[in-house]
Amino acid sequence: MRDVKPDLLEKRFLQPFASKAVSPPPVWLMRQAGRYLPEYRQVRADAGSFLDLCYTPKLAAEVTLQPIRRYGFDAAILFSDILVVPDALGQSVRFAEGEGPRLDPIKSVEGLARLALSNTNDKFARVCETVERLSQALPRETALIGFCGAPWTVATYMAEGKGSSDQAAARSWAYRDRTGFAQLIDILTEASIVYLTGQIEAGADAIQIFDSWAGSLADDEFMRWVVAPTARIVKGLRTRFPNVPIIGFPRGAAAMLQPYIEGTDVDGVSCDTSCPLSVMQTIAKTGTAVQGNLDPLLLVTGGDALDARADALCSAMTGLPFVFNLGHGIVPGTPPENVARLVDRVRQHRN
Ligand code: 1CP
Repeated sequence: MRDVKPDLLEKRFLQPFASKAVSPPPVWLMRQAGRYLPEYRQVRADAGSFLDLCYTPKLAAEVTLQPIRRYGFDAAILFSDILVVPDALGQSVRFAEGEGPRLDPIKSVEGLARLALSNTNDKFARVCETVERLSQALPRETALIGFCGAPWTVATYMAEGKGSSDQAAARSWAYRDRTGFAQLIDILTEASIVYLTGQIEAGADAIQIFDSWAGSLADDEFMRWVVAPTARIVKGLRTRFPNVPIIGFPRGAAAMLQPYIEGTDVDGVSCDTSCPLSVMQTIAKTGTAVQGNLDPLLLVTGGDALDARADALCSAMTGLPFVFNLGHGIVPGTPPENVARLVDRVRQHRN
């Protein structure tokens, strides 16, 4: 159990990370800022490119606050992107309209010469300024979550040059040249520690490490590329910031959650939609906080189907350290009124 600073316990979101059950559970949603909100689309259109939005503290803080104003979530998540890290290191990232991220791929060790931690200062500083603004602007009871992508998931985008369904470029590189790929993972691990340290110093109350493609690795590769680097990040932060909870999100890896928790020493895990409720209960019973895992498509559907699953999730996790969330991010077609309906439903939940 982690000793969360007593003054931080005012923030309901933080309590499950001290192994406490909160009723009704704290709630926030992955991608709670984004295209489904008309006010986001407005700021996004004015900002120029997506990365301009991430690197302009006033605008990034504004879009972070939009869902807090609408729904009063228990936590805000810094508006940024996991691909800020490769962009800041020196592998420029572009977001083509309607196409997702594009990078000039790095497919072997020779390509690593482009990257340097010393390149990151200015861009990391801008993101940290957003965090600073947010820690001033948020209501006292609202926690602020900082984040980064886990080294494995960020490496999959760097090697492929875009999103992919099988992460083939990174997986093949890791098989072909383990030491070379390990160098990329090391660079990302170091950069992530520097980046998250800056976010915590600027006022982040908790950290989430997004490993969206953790599920594509065999068990020994999972230990090498997911667990080991995440453990290094946790250790690097914990020694300096023992009271800041760290949440891991190894998406698609429900069967590996136990070794992930033991190997990384995270304070909580976010579970994707395919993770069985029985697995979430077993983990939460050991005192590790569990976040999740409503299907984002139920939030598009709305109505009774949404209510029924939200109730089932709250009931199953009653009395356990639990944070209500989705199993993955809100999708752009989500009606904003369904989000309001969900938050009301969770807030009204009684055992
Ligand atoms: O044009 C737009 O408005 C772009 C849409 C968008 C948004 C709103 C992207 C592009 N990133 C984001 C913000 C974002 N990304 C946040 C902000 C905070 C919040 O949750 O409200 C966070 C935490 C992320 C994290 C992120 N980016 C992940 C990990 C979580 C996950 O979704 O699995 C990943 C994989 C990315 C990469 C990325 N960025 C954007 C897109 C469309 C993608 C996915 C690309 C792909 O694989 O096809």
